[in-house]
Amino acid sequence: MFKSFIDRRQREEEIKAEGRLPPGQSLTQKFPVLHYGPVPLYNNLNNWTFKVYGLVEEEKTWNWDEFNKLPRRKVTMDIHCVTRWSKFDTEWEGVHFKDLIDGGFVKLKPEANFCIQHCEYGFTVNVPVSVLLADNFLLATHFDGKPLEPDHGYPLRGVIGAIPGKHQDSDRYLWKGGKWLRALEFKAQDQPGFWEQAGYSMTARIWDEERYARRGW
Ligand SMILES: Nc1nc2c(c(=O)[nH]1)N[C@H]1C(S)=C(S)[C@@H](COP(=O)(O)O)O[C@H]1N2
Ligand SMILES: [Mo]
Repeated sequence: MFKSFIDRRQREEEIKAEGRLPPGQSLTQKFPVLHYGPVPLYNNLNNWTFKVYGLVEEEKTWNWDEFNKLPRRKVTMDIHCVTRWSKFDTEWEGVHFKDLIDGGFVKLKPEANFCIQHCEYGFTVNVPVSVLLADNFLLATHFDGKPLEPDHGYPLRGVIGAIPGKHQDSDRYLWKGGKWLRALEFKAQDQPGFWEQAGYSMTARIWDEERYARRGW
């Protein structure tokens, strides 16, 4: 117990020295669970679909088997929760939205500037399309080499963090990735999602500590 406390502090100091600890965050070696509402439990994925709609040239719907045949990537990220825990070198695998664009699976209309992630039970979260296309956002099916745990978004979640050692304009707090993701909707204008309507930041940049909405946005 005491030893692991020392290890945690020591590791936090190292990460800080590497410039990877955003302001106001602290290192955790656990994987806390954070969300509003119940965890969806699936007996099977027979009725599961993933949909892309809104400002796209053609609406798309994939079932689970089809989704798993899309191009895949592995991404290692430092993830940062707005409640101040950060977890480093987390390994994710799944589908990258840019690969869907580059592979011709999805064509966005030129006026598609924002994306709403739609999750089970009506949860939503907004990101600019530029963030969705950045290398630090993934539509993840696997964490640490294994399918996602139900609590962490099984079978599919958006995940966003920082690529270790990089500071990018697209770096965001973890809430900008929706767990139990079922659809992406493209829009011309931004629109607050669930946590944004509750007072959290529309933009959520970690290095600028954009945790809450500025008064009067
Ligand atoms: N569907 C859904 N996704 C969600 C949330 C939620 O309430 N519902 N909360 C977000 C928040 S606030 C965080 S910090 C992360 C937490 O992911 P984790 O539980 O895997 O740590 O999920 C995000 N995605
Ligand atoms: Mo969060």
